[in-house]
Amino acid sequence: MKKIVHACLITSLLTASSVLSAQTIFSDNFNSGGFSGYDVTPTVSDENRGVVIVDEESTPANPFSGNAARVYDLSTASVFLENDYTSTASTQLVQLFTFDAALAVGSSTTDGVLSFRLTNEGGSTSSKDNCVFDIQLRQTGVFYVYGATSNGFSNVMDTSGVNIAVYTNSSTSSITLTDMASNELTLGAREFAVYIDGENKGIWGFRTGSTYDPTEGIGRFGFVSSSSATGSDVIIDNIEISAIPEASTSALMMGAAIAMFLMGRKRFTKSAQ
Ligand SMILES: [Ca+2]
Ligand SMILES: [Ca+2]
Repeated sequence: MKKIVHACLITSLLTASSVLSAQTIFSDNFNSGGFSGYDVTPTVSDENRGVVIVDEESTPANPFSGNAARVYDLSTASVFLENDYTSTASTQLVQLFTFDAALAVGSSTTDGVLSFRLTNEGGSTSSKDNCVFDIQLRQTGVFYVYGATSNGFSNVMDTSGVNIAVYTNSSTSSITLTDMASNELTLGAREFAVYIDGENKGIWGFRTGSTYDPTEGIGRFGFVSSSSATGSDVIIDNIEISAIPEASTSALMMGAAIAMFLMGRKRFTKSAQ
């Protein structure tokens, strides 16, 4: 009987610890060679704007691995690479979004800007005011974050590439997690943290002018260039999105595991009497 109780405890604790680990909800290394499942504008690329697959041998070449997406806008129109990547975002309120990005060409134009934006599933990433944030990958090398407040970082973007990671907390409570650098990261309600090549660059609040509805969670990403800006040419690869269980959920599960153990022990004590 004692063995059964112990087995019950071990099973419960294993269940609780598996809840703590992140769950991959989307990944694309573009090695399949297409944009199936994406919304791409324009649908037909030309020399001035488009979204195309590049590889390690092409010109420009992918500095990462295998195929990648090249998003370029040398025109007075817009370019979009968007994806509704989950339909259960309301239960995935804490997420980690990572990708690799490189400038396709070294030429620096001051208004070459590719924005990375997140919003609700089915939402629009065409304006930063519809989104959680606007993170700009600029052709000048600047990496710019527009959250509730804004900050720019020089000499981040280049042709060799960087890894960008963003933790988002769309929930109404503060959460603490172990980040990619194995440090503790605490995000308040509706805050996000940005990492460049694994280094924490800061924490910002979600955009206050945003029409993004946090209770619905983040379900859509977009890499977007504006119509007015020209000269953006960026290679994107290795997009990975994970849902991270909220600490409160994990605590509840751990509580349930302990309760099950105590109940099991009570039953064992009773039957032993
Ligand atoms: Ca790839
Ligand atoms: Ca443009």
